[in-house]
Amino acid sequence: MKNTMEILFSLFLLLIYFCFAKSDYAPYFYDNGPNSNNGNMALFSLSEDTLKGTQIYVLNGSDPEGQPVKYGLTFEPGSKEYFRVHPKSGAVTLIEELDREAQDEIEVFVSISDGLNKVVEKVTVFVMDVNDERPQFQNMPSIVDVPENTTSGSSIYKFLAVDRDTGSGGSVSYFLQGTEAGTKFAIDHNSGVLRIKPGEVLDYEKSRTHFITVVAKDGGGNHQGKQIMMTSSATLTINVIDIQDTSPMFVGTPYFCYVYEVSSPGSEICTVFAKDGDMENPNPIIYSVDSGADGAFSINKTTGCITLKVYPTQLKKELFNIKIKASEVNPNGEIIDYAVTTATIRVVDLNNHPPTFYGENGPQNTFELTMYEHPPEGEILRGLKITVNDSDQGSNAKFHLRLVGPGRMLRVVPQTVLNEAQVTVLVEDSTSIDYEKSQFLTFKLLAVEIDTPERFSATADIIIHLLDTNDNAPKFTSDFYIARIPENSPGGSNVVSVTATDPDSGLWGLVRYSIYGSGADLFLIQPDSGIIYTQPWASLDAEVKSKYNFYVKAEDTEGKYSLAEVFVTILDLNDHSPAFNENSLEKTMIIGAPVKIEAVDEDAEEPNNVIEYSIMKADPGNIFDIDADTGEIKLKPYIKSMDIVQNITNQRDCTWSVVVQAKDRGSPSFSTTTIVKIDITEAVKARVTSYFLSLRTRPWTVFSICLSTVVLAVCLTVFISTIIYWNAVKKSRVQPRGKIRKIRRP
Ligand SMILES: *[C@@H]1O[C@H](CO)[C@@H](O)[C@H](O)[C@H]1NC(C)=O
Ligand SMILES: *[C@@H]1O[C@H](CO)[C@@H](O)[C@H](O)[C@H]1NC(C)=O
Ligand SMILES: CC(=O)N[C@H]1CO[C@H](CO)[C@@H](O)[C@@H]1O
Repeated sequence: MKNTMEILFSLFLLLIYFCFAKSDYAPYFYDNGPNSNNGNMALFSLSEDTLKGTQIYVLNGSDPEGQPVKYGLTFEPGSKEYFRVHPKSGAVTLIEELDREAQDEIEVFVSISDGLNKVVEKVTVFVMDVNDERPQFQNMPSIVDVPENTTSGSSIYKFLAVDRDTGSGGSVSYFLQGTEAGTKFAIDHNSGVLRIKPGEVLDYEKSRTHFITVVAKDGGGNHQGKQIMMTSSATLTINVIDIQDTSPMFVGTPYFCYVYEVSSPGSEICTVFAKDGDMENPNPIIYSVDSGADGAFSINKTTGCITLKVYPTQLKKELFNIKIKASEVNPNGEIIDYAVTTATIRVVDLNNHPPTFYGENGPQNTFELTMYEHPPEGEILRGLKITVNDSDQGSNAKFHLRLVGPGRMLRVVPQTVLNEAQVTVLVEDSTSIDYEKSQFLTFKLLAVEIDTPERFSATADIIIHLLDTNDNAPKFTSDFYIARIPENSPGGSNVVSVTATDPDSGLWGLVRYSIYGSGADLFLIQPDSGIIYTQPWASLDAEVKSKYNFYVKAEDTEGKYSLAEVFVTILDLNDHSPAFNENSLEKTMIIGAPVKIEAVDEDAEEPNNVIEYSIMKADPGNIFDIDADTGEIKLKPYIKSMDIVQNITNQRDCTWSVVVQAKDRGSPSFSTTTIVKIDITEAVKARVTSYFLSLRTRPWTVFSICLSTVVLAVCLTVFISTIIYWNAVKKSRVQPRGKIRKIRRP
């Protein structure tokens, strides 16, 4: 109402003006067209992103009378004032931000006045679009439910995003963000329709929810001088809806169960459990045995508990692999799906069997064998047929075998047994298996469990009777025998008795003796007793040969033998008298020196040939002593000179006659006497005489004395004549030296 009144009032004023001031023409705007930026702003358009304060236009007009003009600019009352004008220059400035999407046309009243007349024109300014708006999703975020069996390629949702910009900046295309969404889903870029990708299906059991991020993008447009694109994103939640499509699943597989020997029919072995793979709305499950139970096991169809139906001893196998079926039934009792698993049932052994030894006819604790001594090393005692068995299982049936007995004669193999083995006994040390040491051997064969807490064991006796072989040669009690026999013993006299023993039995132990060797000629041996005696014709003479040695041989009936040496010594008898050497029975004695006489005894040995000397008688008086052992005769100590001798004899002739006895020490003793003539002389006379007498016996000494005497005489002559000559030379010094030489040379 108010505006209308103003307009009416203005029209009234205009009327007054035209009535009273006809002579003044009204100012006017130039019309420079909508594309210029000066004029009356009619049809002027302006980009919405123009900055506040920008001069956007110049109002341009003129007054016919040339009066200066003033510009004005008004808006309808109540509406927003976007522009302001400078009254004189007409420059129009933007004073409010523009938004095309809020207001795309601005109505403005522009005026021009010359002081008298004022012209007002209503013009429309157009606001031009720029790309300043994002696409806006409608109804987002959102959740959709999709059944898991939806076929691939089906569309499941349609996105809608709106961009209020115009033109390209207002067009929208759609894209999926993220690889997870991209693998399963696809979006139509133009329509925004979301599909399950062809070839892909949803699976509730694998993923119950998918989060799809979709990006809406505009076509791009100018904004403040730049070309830009604007986007926005939104998330869609896809809930996959479960439907019956999955088999039951066994939980806790694989199943390993054990049957113990103490179990009885009805014992629970173990329990299997299966659940419906469709978790949302599970169906009940029924268990059954498919195969492999051999009638020995059953399963409770509701609980899945496997029980034993028979006694464990009736089980034919140690290991059962039972196929168990879990079936899913619908409310009508129909089987709609099933799964199969395997339960492994092991029959576990309790260690309740000790090892046991068996012979050919069942369990046996004593094994006997007869064999020859000294079997070859490594030989198997085939006569022993031993089996050992532990009817437990696994480590309960593992045991060691050991042979306990004297020494290391035998060895047992194998040393470790699992369940059952043939026991082999081998010869380890042949030499100690000796009939002569022991005619039977006893061993204990032990079987002891290795890994069990009970350590069950078994023992068996092995008795071996040994048979003899001729494994020994006769053996002498000594390596040598020493015998003594007196000479002149009669033929057939015993010399010595030798003994050799052979521990072998029977004929192998029977010893026969013989002798041989160069010294054996005089002797014989009794083959059975080993007594050595002299030949009947033998005459033993210690003076001829006093020592004999030869070999004695002891031989068994198989020819095994050994040897010993016999040393025989012929004992001397005193069967010879001492005898004097007759040539030396005239002696010359120098006073102070002894003379010696000697007798010989032919006997072979002391004391038969040991002689004792003694003086029986001396004429004219005993002035001598004799050494009983050596036969040396000396004057008694007080006889120191010839005078004393002559005082005793009372004559100048000093010849003595002495009766000397030589007596051996044998028993009985033999003796001989002889008469020794002794001349006693003075020492000097005797020496000279005896020296020259001795020269007779040494002609070379005489010759060398003569030779040295002659040489000495020649040397002396030469020496003396040389001295005489030198004296002569000294007296005649006038002679030159050369001449002296010439004189000396000849
Ligand atoms: C106004 O318009 C006239 C005629 O078109 C022109 O000659 C003049 O330059 C303009 N003035 C301005 C300030 O643009
Ligand atoms: C299976 O087990 C259930 C629960 O223990 C029991 O009630 C049912 O009698 C058993 N079925 C058979 C066949 O043993
Ligand atoms: C050396 C010695 O004894 N001479 C004696 C020999 O005998 C006469 C008489 O009987 C003595 O007078 C000597 O002294």
